[in-house]
Amino acid sequence: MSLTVFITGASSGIGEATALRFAAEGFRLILNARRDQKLQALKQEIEARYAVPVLLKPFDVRDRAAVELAVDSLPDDWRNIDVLVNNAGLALGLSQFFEGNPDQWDTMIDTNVKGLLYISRVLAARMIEQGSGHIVNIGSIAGKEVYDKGNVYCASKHAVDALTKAMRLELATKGVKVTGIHPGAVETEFSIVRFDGDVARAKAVYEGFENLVAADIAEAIYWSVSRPAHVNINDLVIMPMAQPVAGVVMRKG
Ligand code: NDP
Ligand code: 8X3
Repeated sequence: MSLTVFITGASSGIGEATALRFAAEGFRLILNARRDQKLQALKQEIEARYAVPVLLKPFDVRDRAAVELAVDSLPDDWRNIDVLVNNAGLALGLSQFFEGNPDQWDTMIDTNVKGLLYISRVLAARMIEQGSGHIVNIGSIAGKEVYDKGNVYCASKHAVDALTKAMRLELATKGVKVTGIHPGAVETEFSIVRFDGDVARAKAVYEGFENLVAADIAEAIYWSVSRPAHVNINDLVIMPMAQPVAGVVMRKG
């Protein structure tokens, strides 16, 4: 039977590109996000282009009961999950911490850290039972460095980095691989979400340099997952040429 990948946050950006990349390799897909209509459209696109089954699981990763129900209710022939891509995540706002919005902090920590833990716990248990699997956590350069006004988003992604290392340590004897992928600036809906729908402000983030695109990260995820059994890709930091460190972009002109 074909391998199965479970991707959170598949309704746009890196998650959507990852779904398309794995579909092209014949993987069966379980796709999650909150926006069901976006997932439906992606399923239609994938089924039109590739002969792979797609199962949609729309839920909010912050809702622990919904996460558990979604996994418990998987049909028997979808029980085995070979790859989990923990991609759902977001940044909200850009301000100094002493002027920050605690509601935005809660959403970032609940989504990027607790949501990732909820889904990983239940799917890791399945992988341990199988004696095989691969968890890919999408961190960020914000999880390796900090940049001005990135404070809580950076902290949440530093937590993802720590959890990636902890998971690798605890799963190494269980046949389950763990990889952390840490991108710099990728043009997706990320900045539109960060700036609360201000498209012009979001577009300005990517002006004057060649940013990464979601397919660049999807390629790295697929490459990490497709290495031989004895090889684990621990950690990849992937940056635009023009972004040598977090928060610094060399713009033209
Ligand atoms: P997008 O905003 O395009 O995609 C984010 C995805 O996460 C969407 O599918 C969104 O779907 C989903 N999501 C957000 N909150 C939840 C939730 N509570 N439950 C389920 N799904 C959720 O941004 P990117 O593709 O850029 O972001 C993907 C990941 O990559 C994030 O973890 C981000 O932090 C990380 N990243 C992004 C970088 C960038 O520059 N773009 C750089 C480094 C890391 P929906 O709204 O439908 O729920
Ligand atoms: C987002 C990375 O550098 O665009 O996770 O803030 S950056």
